[in-house]
Amino acid sequence: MSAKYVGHDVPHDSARGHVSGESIYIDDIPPMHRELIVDFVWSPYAHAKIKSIALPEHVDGVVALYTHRDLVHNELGPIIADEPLLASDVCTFIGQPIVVIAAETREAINAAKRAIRIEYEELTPILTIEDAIAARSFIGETRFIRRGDADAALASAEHVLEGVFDNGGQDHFYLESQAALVVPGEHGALTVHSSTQHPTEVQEVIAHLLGLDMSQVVVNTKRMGGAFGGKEAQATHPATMAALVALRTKRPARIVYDKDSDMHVTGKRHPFRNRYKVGFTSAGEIVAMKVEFYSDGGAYADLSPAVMARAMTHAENAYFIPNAEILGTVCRTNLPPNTAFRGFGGPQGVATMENIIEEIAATLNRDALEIRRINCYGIDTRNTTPYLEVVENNTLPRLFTELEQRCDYRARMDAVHAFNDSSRTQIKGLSMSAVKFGISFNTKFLNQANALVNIYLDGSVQVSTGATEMGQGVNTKIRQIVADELRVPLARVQVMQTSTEKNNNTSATAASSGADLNGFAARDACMRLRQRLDDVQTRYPDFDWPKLVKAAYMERVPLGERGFYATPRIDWDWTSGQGHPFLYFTMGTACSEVLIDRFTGELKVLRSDVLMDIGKPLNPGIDRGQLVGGFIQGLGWVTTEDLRYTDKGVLLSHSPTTYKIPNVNDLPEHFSVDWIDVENPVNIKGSKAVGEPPLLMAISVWCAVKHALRFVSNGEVPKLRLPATNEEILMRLTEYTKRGVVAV
Ligand code: LUZ
Ligand code: MOS
Repeated sequence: MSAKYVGHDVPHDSARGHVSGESIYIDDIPPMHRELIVDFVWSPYAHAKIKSIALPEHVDGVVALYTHRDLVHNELGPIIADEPLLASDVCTFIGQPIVVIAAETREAINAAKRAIRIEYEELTPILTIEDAIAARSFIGETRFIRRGDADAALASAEHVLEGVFDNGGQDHFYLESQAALVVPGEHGALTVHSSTQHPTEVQEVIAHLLGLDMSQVVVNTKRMGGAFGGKEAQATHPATMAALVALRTKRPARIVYDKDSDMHVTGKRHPFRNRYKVGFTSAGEIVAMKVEFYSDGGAYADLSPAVMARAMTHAENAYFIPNAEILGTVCRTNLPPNTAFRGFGGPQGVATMENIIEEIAATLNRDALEIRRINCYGIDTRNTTPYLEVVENNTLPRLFTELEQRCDYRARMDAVHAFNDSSRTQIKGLSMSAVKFGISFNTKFLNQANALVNIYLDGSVQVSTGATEMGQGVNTKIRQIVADELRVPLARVQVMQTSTEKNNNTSATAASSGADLNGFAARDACMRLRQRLDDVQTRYPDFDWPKLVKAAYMERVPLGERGFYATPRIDWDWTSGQGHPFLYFTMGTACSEVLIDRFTGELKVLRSDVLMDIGKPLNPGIDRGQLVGGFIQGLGWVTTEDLRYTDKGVLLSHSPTTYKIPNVNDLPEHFSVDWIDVENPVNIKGSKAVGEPPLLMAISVWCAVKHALRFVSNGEVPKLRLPATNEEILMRLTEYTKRGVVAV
């Protein structure tokens, strides 16, 4: 039976609302009676002792001021509860909350900020990975994945290459900043509206810090105006501050960060500094690799250990490495705790590997695509990852072949060479990179979901799951699945706002797995409902859906059902660094061509072609949007988004004027995205997760810049930081010019 809705371009359920402005975000919820504004005083120092906090007796319009003393507990954290919500004796990053302010007006908030006196004694901060390594300031232990004997294989390798690869952080730049509205109920109960990917964690943290039962706290999430991982763990802070105010004042309390504050105080994508050593044959076959990953975790653990785990399980990317040693260490610095960001360590791992590939190609003076093909995971052999998961249903070789033909790689590579031979003012680069992205949370217990499906007397249907809508279209996909499973018109199915009241103990909508996990859970509920209704139908063969539902009700057949799903087959063991952490892999290749001005370093992306294996899309239009949007967000990470701090750790690039996300002019002049037609046998309706993987396709742009530099480095293997900003490119070009490697 072919599906009526799944696999079709059903419009995003918020498309009209987003365009008309009817979509409601936290700050659009109409003001409530006696509502208070919540804000906070944060640490102006990256590292300081708090010597005293003096709160004013009275400030006009200020209703309450709270410190750590007003919390029942003061520690939170998604993996290790090591972070205080409100600093007490020491502050460890700029932006760390110290005093919560509740006031009637914005003016009163500002007056309170001026009236609160906090005495600090500045301490020396650690602000870089290098300084953290020197001070041995780490979060948790160094972890490893090992296969074969990397040392021995390196010792006997024909060629050995080593280096350090730096890649930078990234601000999430969601359009809706962190926000929450908390409404007090009876006897300590709280209703929380939160812009969060993880309503259950917001519920849990509020309950714990305020001394409530989780059952007293209901967290609702209608939608987010973007999240990208930034609201996976860090939506808890604003929501808990507002909850504290609501509980104590018995008045509704709303907190909405302004953009600059949000950028100052929240964590970002982890910068990584990676040391690598790789051995390979003259033919370009990799025989061994040793990498040491160091991430900047910021001041507290947050999700850093899991991010590191994903970096480590993506260190080899699409390539078979017979002897591998992968070490990962999270550095503790005095920056806001870095956190989940689309890709979650995957981009940092994959970029490191793709950089290595470019360097092998440069060393051997070969085409990097040849190196990639030689080392690409095989179909039946050479298909085991360093952590011993077998890469099943491997479409990477096919993707390389098809994209090479589709984008006319050979001829264009020749043209790039010809151009670079003749131009004295510009250089071009061309590169095709790949991605193999593991799907499943790398923490096993998170891979579960539940759903609630209710059929009403008129035949209309409500479905609730733990999935949160952040623009990615998960609600639309779940609606399609439910309509098909129940065999009802799409218009009869409503996806309800996410609520901990309907779905308990949910996981974050993250790891690209929102539609996978919650789609399966919703289908599970629908299958049982449909079975019961099919049974009723045998007695009323002519009844249409509304009549059938009514008949079932009259016969006292239950018309509500709860569904559940737990991802099968996955398992992971950190002590051995081995297991089967991922149910499957989303794969892709991308080819990008760039043009660089040799005098200014200005970068232009001439063309990018993306070809992926995303299975059978649940909704091709929405998935196309994810491919395009993910690539562009990745383009920002690899070329323009540069986080700059003062030597005291103050973020300088804290607004769109100083922090450059891509705009329409930065897009490739020629930009195509497509996917191959294959079914994923292990996931819902043959689909694959699509949220994060396309971001990593933009690494092809960075590789193309690196490739271009080969033409001016006079045989040297060019070095390049990520992001390859115009400034970074110009510095590399200038270096070659100064050393006389190349004449301009
Ligand atoms: N969150 C998490 C994630 O807790 N574990 C993961 O593996 C993950 N992957 C991507 C994004 N968020
Ligand atoms: Mo995420 S990086 O919240 O999937």
